[in-house]
Formats: sequence, C-alpha cells, structure tokens
Amino acid sequence: MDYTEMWRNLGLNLENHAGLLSVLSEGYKNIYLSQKGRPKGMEYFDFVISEVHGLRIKEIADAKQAGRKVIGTFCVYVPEEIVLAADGVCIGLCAGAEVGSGEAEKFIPRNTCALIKAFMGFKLAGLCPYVELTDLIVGETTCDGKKKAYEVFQNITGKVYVMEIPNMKNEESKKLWHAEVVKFKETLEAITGKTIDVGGLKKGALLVNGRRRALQRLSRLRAADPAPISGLDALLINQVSFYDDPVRFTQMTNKLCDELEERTRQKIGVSPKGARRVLISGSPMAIPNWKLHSIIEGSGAVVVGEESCVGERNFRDLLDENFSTVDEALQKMADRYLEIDCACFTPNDERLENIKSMTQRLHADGVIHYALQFCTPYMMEAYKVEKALGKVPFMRMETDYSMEDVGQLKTRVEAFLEMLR
Ligand code: BJ8
Repeated sequence: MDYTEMWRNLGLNLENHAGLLSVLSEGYKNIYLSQKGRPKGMEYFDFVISEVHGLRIKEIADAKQAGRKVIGTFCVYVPEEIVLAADGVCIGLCAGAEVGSGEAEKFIPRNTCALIKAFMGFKLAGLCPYVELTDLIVGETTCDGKKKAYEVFQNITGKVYVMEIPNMKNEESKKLWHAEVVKFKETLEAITGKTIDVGGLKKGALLVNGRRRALQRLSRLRAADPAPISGLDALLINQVSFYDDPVRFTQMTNKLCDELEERTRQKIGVSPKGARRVLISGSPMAIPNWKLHSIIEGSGAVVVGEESCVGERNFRDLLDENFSTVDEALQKMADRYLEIDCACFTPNDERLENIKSMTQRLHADGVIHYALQFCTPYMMEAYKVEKALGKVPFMRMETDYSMEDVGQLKTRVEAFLEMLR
C-alpha cells in the first residue's frame, strides 16, 4: 500500500523518510530475518515492523479522525491506564536510531544521551509520524537531560506536558506523586472532554495488566535451556509493545507464548542447550536499537532478559485492579508506578535486588551492564550493581547508536563470553 499521501499530510520530509525506511528494512533483514529457527509467531512482529510507519500510523490517524486523542510518552512512569480511561491512544515516542543528530545539536549539547538526541532529531528532520499525530506529549522530571530537553521540545512542538516525578520514595514524595497522577487525570479530561470514571479506569487496568501478563509470560519462558526464543526477538516484542494496539499485541504475544511453551516441551531452542546466557541491565533500548543484542547473539551466546524499561521494568508490577472508586484507583496507580526502580531515584536498592533475582530466575551466566553514553544515572549505578552481583561475571558497556564502535564492542563481548565457559 502506498502511504505517501498520508506522510505528506503529516508534514514528513518525504525524501529523508524514504531513506530512513530503506535503511530500516535493510537492517531488519540483516539482523532479524537472518536468524535461524525463529518461532512462527514472530511473523506477526515482522509484519508490524514492516508497517511501523504505515498501517499503524493509518490506524492511529483513523482513531484521531474518529475523535480519539493521541498521547505520546517517553517514560514508563506515565500511567497508561488513565490515557485509556479517557479513550485516548497511548504511544511510546522514544527513538533508537542515530537520526537528525546534526539538527538536534543546534538545540541541545552534543554530549547528550543518544535517546534524547534521537527523539529530538526525528522530529526536527521530519521523520516521526507518531510525534506529528500526538495531541499531547507527556514528559517527566527523571534525568536532567530529559527534563531540560522537554523545555526545548515544548518550544518546538508546543504540546509538551511535564509530570513531576520525585527523586526519593519517602512519604512526602509519595504525596507529591499522587497529586501529579490526579493532575494528569484532570489534564486528560480537559483535553479529551471526557469524564474519567471508575469503569473506564477498570477497563484501562485490565488492558494494560493483560499486556503486562503476556510480557511476564514471555519473560518466564526465556528461563528454559535451550532458550525457545532469541533475545533479539524478545527485545523486539518489548519494543513493539510501546506502540502497537494493546488488545491485538496481547493476543499475538500470548499466541507466540503458546508456541514457545510447546517448543520448551519439545526442547527446541534457538541456540544449543548449554549456550552461554547473558542478562542485560541498564538504559532502555528503543526501537530500532538492536546493537548490543546482535553483537552478543552474533557471538554465539543468548540474551535471556532485559533489566530495562524496554523489558522487565515496564511489566514487572501489575496494577491492583481491586478498586471501586476513582480516588482509590488513582491511589493504587500512584503506588504501582512509584514502585518502578529507575536509576533516577536515590537510593535505588530495589533495582539491585531485582537484578540479582532476574539473574537467578533466568539462569544467566553473566550480566552486561549497558548504559547509553552520557546517561549518568545508569553509568553511576553500575558500580553498585557490580558490587551487589558479587561473583557473577559482570561487564560494563557504554555506547551510543552509532556503528563505529561495533568492532571494539564485539572484541570485548567475546572476551567476556570466554569467561562464562
Ligand atoms: S523509568 S530509564 S524510561 S527515565 S537513557 S534519557 S535516563 S540519560 S530513558 Fe528512562 Fe523513565 Fe527511567 Fe525508564 Fe536520561 Fe539515561 Fe538518556 Fe534515559
């Protein structure tokens, strides 16, 4: 199907956009479609990627046409249930490719993390149909880079709303955060013109919890040896969860999990039994950032988990669906979201415990701590993670979205994998 007219109407730079899609499809072919022994259920996700700027954009544009509002987010602290209760469409906007850096650097410093530069770059280069479709872009006060970048992004787009996320988890912080959640609900009511009621919040909770349960199931299945699915494919599913339709995504992920259960019973894996198993922990990997997974799995090991926001941190905790008033629901949401263990918090010892438990549960032989360059919170926390892991083999890695350091990273990964033998 030809979507040129739709892209033109959204104000995209058609020439650059065609270039981006061709690089993306070439990269996908080389990294994903070349994998051996993939589960059949991945066909759906291959299709979703092939339509990442096509069919999904059309669906969202149609929803908008029908009166629904589109809400873009950058962080897993933003309560999606409230967006759904207001009949909104919620889309994760983080970007994982080095695009428009030159443009972005006219507004923000060169030594900014790649994720921030990318969301800015995609917008400035006229390459992100998702941003163009949003009615509201929700930022949050997490790391300094994002916090300040949202001020600039507001100047560029004029539709940024920022939620204040505390830095600690004491009683005062909990009150502050609860007030922010209430304010967010009121903002969405004002934008959509809809009153958020307990029925809507219940529906939203069921939908988001359903997706979390499917992702939890996928995560549990990766504990098997041989691993029934590659880390690359599991990462892709997590990335897709941020922008696909939640009902369809949940169905398709559960269907894939049925297949993975069968594979596990039959001991069918993507790599031989006994292959070295790696847990990745740290900064999020937004689509299409597949760099580290492809290096690790290209070296013969298998990635068995992502302790990351594009991964476990996004779906670890369910929302308690047992509420009967709007106030009760918002309190439970505030509590659930403040459980998230982002390195922007201090102290953040829950994260250390979560990494240890994932390492055990997924039978990881070693942990690679991944931080995007200039991501101070995760770079700093790597020290405590290493100490907490004790004798578990551990390696720190700092990189960005460019491909310049791939050779060097590959050498380091191979040396690390040797230690796991
Ligand atoms: S809850 S990890 S999604 S803030 S990589 S922009 S932290 S300098 S993305 Fe994050 Fe929410 Fe935390 Fe998760 Fe800053 Fe680091 Fe860049 Fe980051």
